Amino acid sequence: MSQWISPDRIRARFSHAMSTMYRNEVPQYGALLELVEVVNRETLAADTALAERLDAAGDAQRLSVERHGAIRVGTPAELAMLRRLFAVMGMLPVGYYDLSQAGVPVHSTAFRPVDDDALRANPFRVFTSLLRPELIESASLRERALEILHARDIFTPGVKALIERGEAQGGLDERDADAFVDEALETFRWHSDATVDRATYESLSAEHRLIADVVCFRGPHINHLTPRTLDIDEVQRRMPDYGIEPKATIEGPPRRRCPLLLRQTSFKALEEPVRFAGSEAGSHTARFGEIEQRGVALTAKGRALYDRLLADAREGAPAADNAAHQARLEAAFDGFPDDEAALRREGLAFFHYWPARDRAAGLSANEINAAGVETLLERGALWATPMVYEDFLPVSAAGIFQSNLGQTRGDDATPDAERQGESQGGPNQAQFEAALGAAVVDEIALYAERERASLNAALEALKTA
Ligand code: OOG
Ligand code: NI
Repeated sequence: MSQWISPDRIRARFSHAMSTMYRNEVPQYGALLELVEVVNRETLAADTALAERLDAAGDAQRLSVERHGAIRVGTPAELAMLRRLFAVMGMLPVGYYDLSQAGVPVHSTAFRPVDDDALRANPFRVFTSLLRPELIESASLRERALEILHARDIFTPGVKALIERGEAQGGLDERDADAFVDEALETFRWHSDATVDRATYESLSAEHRLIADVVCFRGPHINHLTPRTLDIDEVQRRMPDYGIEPKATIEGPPRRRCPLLLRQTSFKALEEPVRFAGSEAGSHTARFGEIEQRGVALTAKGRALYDRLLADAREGAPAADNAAHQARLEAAFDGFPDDEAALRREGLAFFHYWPARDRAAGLSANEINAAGVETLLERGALWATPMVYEDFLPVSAAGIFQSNLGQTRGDDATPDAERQGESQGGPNQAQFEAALGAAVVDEIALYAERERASLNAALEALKTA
């Protein structure tokens, strides 16, 4: 037995502490958690097959603790230290997201656990964006922003010491793990006192509201924390009953019998009081709420089809409302198979394979070797469940960003068109990875590897049954 606490446990404690903190900071988040819990309970009661399957895959428990959050940082050094901080909790940078296409001057990754057991234990993830100062138009404003950012330290001395200790020892003991959670949480806390005067805030905000959010505060406050629901349409419908006003449209694919990838909706950012340097009062909108429904992870082929159909659906004038938007999506997605066997056989989605021990009795190891996967599935010796998509979607993320940068009208379905041209920088993964101090993990390769490993393990288990 190791003397060190497992990263999975540290992550679970941290996720729980973050949830408690955010609930205190943003009461609507607490209301949303209650609503999601009610809808999940009702969905599972009405769909026993779904409940059994979640149970069998060991995914039932993760649902109630599953959250993702998001932060935005300003410098490569901040991002690199975050990578080390998240590593203590078993979270690696997965995927690269270019948001500049959507007029948001950042690029991003998601820190998350990567293996089956860790995901089952607690799949906590943090969508993490890095400001791209080269996309700030005005040279003087860019310099001012960098100067402000370089003067701050978003980490406590305590957390930095514990990160170093964990790296040197190969882990943290019980007491250090608890201290780490407390100290790490400080980085994500909201500070209502801005580090700059009103004039500076306003000039940065005029360039892009996101730049002011990243630059003008002591830390990268967590800007939302998202529970996972099994029925996002129902949650969206009931949000007003809980005093929550959702954004106009649900992002991502339409409702399906076999849910695809990720669907998301959010509620508008809160206008919160802040105090500028020199003690002038003002307000800032940064923090919001979001819910997500997760579906199956798609292969590169499935993803290409998804991207094409989504682009088709988004052509032309924006839909008038969510119902019209969803109808248009459903029509466009007619071309995407909606049963599990077809998704699997056509190589569109990833599956997790399981051995059905009781069925294997009649098959020798040779017969198992000779039979193809399809035959074993047909004979009931193997079964396959959709692999949950653990990542994010850049088009959806852009929609979430846009609707939460302090826009007050319900026009969040359309990107901020005037800004679009200004911030277009194109992807720069190499620059992002240089800042991070590591390569990001390729999410498609990760799903493929987990699928292969689950199939091999299932076949082995059948042969030894
Ligand atoms: C991140 C927005 C992206 C999601 O769920 O797609 C995101 C942000 O606003 O900082 O969280
Ligand atoms: Ni989010």
